[in-house]
Amino acid sequence: MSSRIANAALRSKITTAEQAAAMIQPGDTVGMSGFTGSGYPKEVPLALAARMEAAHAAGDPFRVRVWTGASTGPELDAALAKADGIEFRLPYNSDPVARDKINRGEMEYFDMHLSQVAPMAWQGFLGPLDVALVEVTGIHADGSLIPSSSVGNNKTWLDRADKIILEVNSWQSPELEGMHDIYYGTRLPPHRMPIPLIKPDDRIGQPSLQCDPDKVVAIVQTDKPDRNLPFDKPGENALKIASHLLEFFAHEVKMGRMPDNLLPLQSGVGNIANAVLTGLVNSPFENLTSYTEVIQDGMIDLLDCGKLRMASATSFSLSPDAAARLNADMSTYRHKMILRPQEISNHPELIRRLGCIAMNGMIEADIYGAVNSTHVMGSRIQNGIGGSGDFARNAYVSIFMTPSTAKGGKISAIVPKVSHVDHISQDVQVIVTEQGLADLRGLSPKQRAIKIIENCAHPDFRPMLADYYARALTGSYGLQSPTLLTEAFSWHQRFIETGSMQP
Ligand code: 0RQ
Repeated sequence: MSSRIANAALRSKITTAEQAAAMIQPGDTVGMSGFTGSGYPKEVPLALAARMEAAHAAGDPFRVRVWTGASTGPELDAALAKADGIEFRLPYNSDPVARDKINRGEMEYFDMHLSQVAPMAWQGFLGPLDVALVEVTGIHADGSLIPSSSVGNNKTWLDRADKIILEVNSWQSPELEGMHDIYYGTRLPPHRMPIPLIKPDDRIGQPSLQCDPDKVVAIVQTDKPDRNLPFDKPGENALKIASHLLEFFAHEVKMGRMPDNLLPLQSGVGNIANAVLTGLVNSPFENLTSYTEVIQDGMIDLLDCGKLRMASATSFSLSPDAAARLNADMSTYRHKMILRPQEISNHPELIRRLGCIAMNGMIEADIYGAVNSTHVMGSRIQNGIGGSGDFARNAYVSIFMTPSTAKGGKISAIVPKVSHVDHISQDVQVIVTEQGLADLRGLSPKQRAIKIIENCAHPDFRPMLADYYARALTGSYGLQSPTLLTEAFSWHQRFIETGSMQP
């Protein structure tokens, strides 16, 4: 396996996960690789968690601050959270154990726009970075690194950290080499220059990550697979949402607002987003491109059937089957995919220039079109804003989608007022549920309310929403966005108290 490490000096730094973990001290800030369950370190965090558990048992708390690209896997977030080892976490979490700790107030969590992590680290707002712990596919003779199945913030962690621990993962296909495009041209103001990317397929950087070999203190070898969770087979709601969207795209093409091959697609996380991509397989659209964060199963299907020309992202988020398919034929896929640092995959300048079609999931939307992507009942975090804000504000068209009800029909996803705002109404142009699609472009708040209630709300809640809106029109403090404040939030309060939003 050490054949993956072509640099002799670095080969001498191969050690065990336990010895590498011993180089991380209580209170350290550790910048780890990993994005949506891909390319995260799988050995050292487990060894670190064991050390933390032993320290806690001896009455000696051992916690670190953990930065990543986005979500990771059970060997990292769950293991460290179980060991009560994470004091502070950024920028995204979807692990249930860590989520529980956060919601119990036992872990600080800075949920932030994914494009802003690297710039904020460089601006110094996040404090010093003690250790970079990064999974790679291999190491070149000159010490540069072949990135793994995600790029995330690795470039920044490697450049900023005082010391570096590498995990070389031989499960990752060696054919990943050449797929990545690592751009080293970003600067801080006032020295910023335009980023020279005009098309999703442009390569503007280099295939490998630079790494100062003198900072590397340990190298650990592994062959463990990425997290790779299966997607659900698209259910009835997901298929209906996909079909509303396909109809919308066809209409946009007919109106001359989008070309025949649409515009670069951004697709969020989760089963619905994946179902929409799968729906495109049987659509008339061809020669599609994607400029997004994550490449899911649906995109591999689109590539396989020839409808998608290429996909640009920062990471994979695949089922075990799709990961096996990809790894078996990486030499072909490599030419149709580009993985970039997340500050580039999610860069507002590029998203605006390319005119991306942003499609993201949500928890709830209100009748004026504000969207809550993160907090259930206003205070309990689900995952985080992730890249949805980077794309929603800057996209050509910004779409949010959800089934119209949650928790077996007890909750309406369309509410008088969202219990937490991630995306203001100006950043939300289209809302889709299985009931239908509301195109909100060019509409005032009152016009939006009528359309969202009629097109998107579930029939069980539509009369309640219409009644609320009619009373708000007569009884509220102003008529720009009529709101009955106490009653608006009583919907959520009713669910907390009785388990249903229905009276
Ligand atoms: O809870 O698991 O306890 O049953 O929320 O909901 O239905 O599994 O939906 O997987 O599509 O995720 C917004 C969370 C949707 C996701 C969100 C409950 C529901 C369930 C999950 P249970 P589903 P999905 C770029 C894009 C932000 C990040 C983002 C997300 C759980 O899309 O994290 O967009 N987005 N990134 O029961 C109460 C409601 C609810 C509700 C759902 N209205 N009220 N609970 N739930 N709706 C990619 C990246 O950034 C990496």
